[in-house]
Amino acid sequence: MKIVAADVIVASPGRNYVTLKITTDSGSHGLGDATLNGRELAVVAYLREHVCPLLIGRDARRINDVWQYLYRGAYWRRGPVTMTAIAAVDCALWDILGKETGRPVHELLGGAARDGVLVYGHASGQTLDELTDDVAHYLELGYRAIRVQAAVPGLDSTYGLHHPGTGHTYEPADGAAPADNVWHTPAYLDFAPQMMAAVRERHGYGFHLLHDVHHRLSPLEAAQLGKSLEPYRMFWIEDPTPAEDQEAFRTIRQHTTTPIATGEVFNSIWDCQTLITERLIDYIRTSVSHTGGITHLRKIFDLAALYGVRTGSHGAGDLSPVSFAAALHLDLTVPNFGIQEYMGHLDPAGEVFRTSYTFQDGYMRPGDAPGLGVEIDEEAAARYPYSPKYLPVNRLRDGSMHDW
Ligand code: GCO
Ligand code: MG
Repeated sequence: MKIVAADVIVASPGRNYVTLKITTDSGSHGLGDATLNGRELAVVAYLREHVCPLLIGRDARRINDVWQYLYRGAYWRRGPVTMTAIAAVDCALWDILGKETGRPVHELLGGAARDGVLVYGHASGQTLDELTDDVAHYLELGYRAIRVQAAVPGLDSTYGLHHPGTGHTYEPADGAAPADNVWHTPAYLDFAPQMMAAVRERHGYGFHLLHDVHHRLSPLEAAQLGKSLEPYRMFWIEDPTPAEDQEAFRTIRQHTTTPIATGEVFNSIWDCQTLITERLIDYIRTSVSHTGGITHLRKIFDLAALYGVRTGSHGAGDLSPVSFAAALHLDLTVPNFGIQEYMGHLDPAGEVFRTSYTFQDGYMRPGDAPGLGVEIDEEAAARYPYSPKYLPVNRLRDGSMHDW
């Protein structure tokens, strides 16, 4: 089964998505998500100029060989652009294998290890009243796990909040240049426990509570935060410090029992080797689309299983429905699954991507359609041309750059 075409589709139905479509001489095609938020066209060029021409004529069934060929064969290894491109190829080949064999991808991965995939939704608010109302909304929808973020008093803007008027999705990328945010850690450290107290006081402890710190603290500040949140029995705090400094997590670990999740910005097993083997985290957040696809993410999850680290993959709205479906297939099969982020996709993304995954009672299922179960409408995609959209940048009050 030879690959005869590899095409890159760039569309912006609400936000930018890059989709790789691989076609074989048997008439099958498969899809992979190649979206790298804010740097989309770098992956498009990497695929179009360097990867797609090399795929033509290769056997689509040799997924492992194609992966090794693209990873080892490039000489320049890893990095978000390379690993997102490889991920797209990998997912498209799994999709093709599923369609050719008439099986959903989770069956090809050894079959389901659970009935459904626990997901967490995103509640937020400009005030604590708004936040706790939003938590009520998610509980009514059936969510069993909810991430909470609220505007920090005294700051003009806070990350992780719904944009007014866009519905229940957190959607920060906007505009042809990044907006400037201003951050002040003391204000946040004072406010965070008040936020969790308000949520637990109104809604109790009958659901999992999550929070994203978005890489903003030093290790000691993160340790202080973890301790101050212990009474609220967090499911996790996410990205307490910049994730690339793996050793920093030792300090956090020594001081708090609040569980730690990190890894959405990682792109290979090497980025989380120390974190996993030293048990410095509880959840690994690497995703299918930024970490080399199903083939490589499986290896990370298997390593994590050896050390009692559970999975909690990134599933923000800037990952397309194609990689979200791939995540659900993999999540269903891994023994050490923990939770899956589910931000959903704003319309008109639904015009471009037809999905077969479902949500019920806090759990998602990928469905039994052959392959990944997602199709792209290329005519609809053409109606939404690419437009640059950037995440904000973050500065401290003295004007110096901080982590966003
Ligand atoms: C999350 C994330 C995202 C990222 C975004 C960057 O936990 O969902 O932190 O919202 O900011 O994916 O592109
Ligand atoms: Mg995050």
